Amino acid sequence: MTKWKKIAVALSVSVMMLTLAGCGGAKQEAAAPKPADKKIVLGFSQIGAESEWRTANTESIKASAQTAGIELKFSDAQQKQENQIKAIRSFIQQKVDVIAFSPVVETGWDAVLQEAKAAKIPVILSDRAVKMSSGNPEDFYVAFMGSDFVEEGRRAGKWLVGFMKQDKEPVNIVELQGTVGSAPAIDRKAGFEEIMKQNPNYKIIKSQTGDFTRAKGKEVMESFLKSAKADGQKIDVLFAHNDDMAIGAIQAIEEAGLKPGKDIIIVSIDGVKGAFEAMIAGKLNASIECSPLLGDQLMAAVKDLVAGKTIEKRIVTKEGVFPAEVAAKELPNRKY
Ligand code: GYE
Repeated sequence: MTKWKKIAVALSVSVMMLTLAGCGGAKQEAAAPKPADKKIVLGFSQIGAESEWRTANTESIKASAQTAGIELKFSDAQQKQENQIKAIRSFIQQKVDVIAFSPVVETGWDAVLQEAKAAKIPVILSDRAVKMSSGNPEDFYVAFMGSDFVEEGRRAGKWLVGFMKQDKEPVNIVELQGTVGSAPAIDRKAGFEEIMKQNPNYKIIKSQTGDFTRAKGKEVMESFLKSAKADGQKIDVLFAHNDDMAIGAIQAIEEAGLKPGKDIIIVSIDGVKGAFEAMIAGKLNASIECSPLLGDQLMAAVKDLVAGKTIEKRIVTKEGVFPAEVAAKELPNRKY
């Protein structure tokens, strides 16, 4: 080898090492390389079908997998963490190329995430985040795609304060929380409370879980109304962590002889069609958008992973706020 050739080889080796070091920093599991004629297999563990949002999310994932030519192994956990863990274990056994899941609650995933890592199968978190009892959760997934739930809670709070235009009189709020221990319930509550703290005349007088369903939303709202009556309290506002619980609560409010959207101001989160219909009917005052249409970005990430590319660790969904005044104009544009 000539002197110049030696220098050139040394230089290209160090460039390679630098590139490798750059990729290594993200601690990603690379998906196994795939022959071009074999379909990519994605195992997806869904939470259940608790809300309009979830149904739209499932449809989006199934449709996008088909368009992308990805073989989807889809499992519905019926809102039980143990079923999700079973599904993920079976994906590991089947040696799927990539695992994606929407964790019903934040904690309790340590063991199964370690198993996926040991099996060198990359994991993508779809919609909801996880917490580990020890270690950094980011070492156990390649990407987390979904909404900023704290921001959604803040948006609900800011919309409310702007709408009420009330800085002296007390504003009594009841809160319907999502599934206990789930990322959207924890974060939406935190974001909303942050804004309420800046407005001391706003008080959350009752707060309970309605598990993100219409039936529980109605049931819990009935009990809020009863106990407020017994305590001689007036409920001014309902903040529901999702539209389905608000829609259930609207029924309870009507059955109690009150006018939802007027006697009780209602703000909820998701922006599903049912919320737009309720806003047009004057029964819901605002819905904060949370998009379930994650399918296309998920499939794009799966393909990139299998092609050996580094993908973004955090992919945040872009969303807005819909007050009742714009509902009729917006409804025809809604995709979920
Ligand atoms: O808001 C709710 C659903 O995780 C963002 O789950 C999702 C939430 C959504 O059941 O309707």
